[in-house]
Amino acid sequence: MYDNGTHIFDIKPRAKTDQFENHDHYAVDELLSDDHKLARDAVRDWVKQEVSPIIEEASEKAQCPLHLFKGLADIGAFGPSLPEKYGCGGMDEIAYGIIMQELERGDSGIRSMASVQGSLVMYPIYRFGSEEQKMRWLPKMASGEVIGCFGLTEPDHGSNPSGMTTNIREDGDSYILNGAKMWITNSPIADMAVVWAKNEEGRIKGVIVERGMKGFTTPEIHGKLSLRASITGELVFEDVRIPKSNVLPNVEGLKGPLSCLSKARYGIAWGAIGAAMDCYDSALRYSLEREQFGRPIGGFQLTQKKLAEMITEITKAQLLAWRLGSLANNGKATPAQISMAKRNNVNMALEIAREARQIHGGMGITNEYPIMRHMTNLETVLTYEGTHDIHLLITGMEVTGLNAFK
Ligand code: TGC
Ligand code: FAD
Repeated sequence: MYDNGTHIFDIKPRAKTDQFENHDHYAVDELLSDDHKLARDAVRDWVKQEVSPIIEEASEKAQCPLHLFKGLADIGAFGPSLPEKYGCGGMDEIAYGIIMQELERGDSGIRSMASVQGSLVMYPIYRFGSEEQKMRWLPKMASGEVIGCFGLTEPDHGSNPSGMTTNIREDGDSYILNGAKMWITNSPIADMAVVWAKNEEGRIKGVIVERGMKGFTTPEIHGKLSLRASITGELVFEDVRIPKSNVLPNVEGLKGPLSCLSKARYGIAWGAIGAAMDCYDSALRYSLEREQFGRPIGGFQLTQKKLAEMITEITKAQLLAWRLGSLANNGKATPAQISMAKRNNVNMALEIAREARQIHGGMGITNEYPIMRHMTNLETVLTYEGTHDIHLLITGMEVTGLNAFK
């Protein structure tokens, strides 16, 4: 990992323990295999020990806990469903999903660290790279020795990446890369980037850009009020010379980056459930402890309505994610199905965070509870990897056969 000098992590773990308890209202656990439960429990324990004690302060100070990259690698969070041959987990898609759920139960930014590395950087190298590229990058990325980032979004092309202007032109045995990418998770500390750029024929290609290449810079974006424990930056390319061996040979066109997004959006559909579970668990506990008018606020019908609706929505989201995982395990999950699950589950989590905040009353706005952190994080999650409305239009296109984008 590159040390950009701005992220000296000086946070001492807090004494307050993470009291999270699982609430499985529909025996969803019975749908999981022993391997899924083992993966879930290991990640849950790690989050309790390593993430919960530092995350509120990290988020408040906007310090990315870079030391957690190593721990994430150790628990197998980088490319859990990619093959063991490349140092990855070799697990199924449900295991990958449930790992993302547990990470996001800790914090969306921590899940982002894993999503970007595994689904947006390792996955395209695995799916579209040469064997030499796979052997060079994947084992070191699975072990956290090398950190990557994914450059698709540009300052003027967010929801519409096909309009990108970042470009490569051939020059002998190299390409010359020019352009800029915006809003790139991990860019200031990444050792390399998978960047999507148009060639001279206007076709989108994936190129691996390495830190230290002349003309390549990664300025940090400051002032984020959401996903504050995650580091975000730009990618700027000024006549960067890229060897031809750094081009991903086996893909051309927007389906390259969009396939990576399908993989990452799938993980978010699971991840958002984790954030929702944490808010629900905190709200339920608070409603039983906090007394007003001589009894626990959980005894009031209006509080019960909030809690009952929360667990109902969480259960529906769990079943949607599980079914999507089963389809994905059989290679049958379609992009439109993934869009529906990402959109529904992230929105569900954001609504639950808002209701949980109300149940906590004034305490809900403090850092004593995880609610506001999850809520503000989820505003980013609602927007990145395709906005809430873009995913609605993808579903709209699927059901009507009419394309609202063109
Ligand atoms: P369109 O003409 O529909 O499609 C172009 C080609 O791509 C194929 N395709 C897909 N392939 C795989 N997976 C998908 N999800 C796919 N969706 C489409 C499609 O079949 C076609 O293939 P071919 O062979 O015919 O060429 O493309 P369009 O330009 O009309 O765009 C459609 C639209 C708007 C849905 C798409 O551009 C889109 O999804 N926009 C949203 C952009 C987005 O999600 N950006 C995310 C940036 S990365 C990020 O946010 C990381 S956050 C990381 C973190 O911290 O966790
Ligand atoms: P716009 O595309 O400008 O959208 C603005 C609004 O217009 C939205 O509400 C949108 O829904 C709406 N809109 C746009 N088009 C339509 C339409 N056709 N119909 C109806 N409404 C429409 N990108 C990367 O490539 N890599 C990363 O690692 C990455 N990490 C990120 C981390 C963070 C913290 C954030 C905030 C973003 C990140 N992104 C990343 C970028 C993210 O994917 C984009 O922000 C997102 O795709 C939206 O693009 P935009 O911000 O340009 O918004």
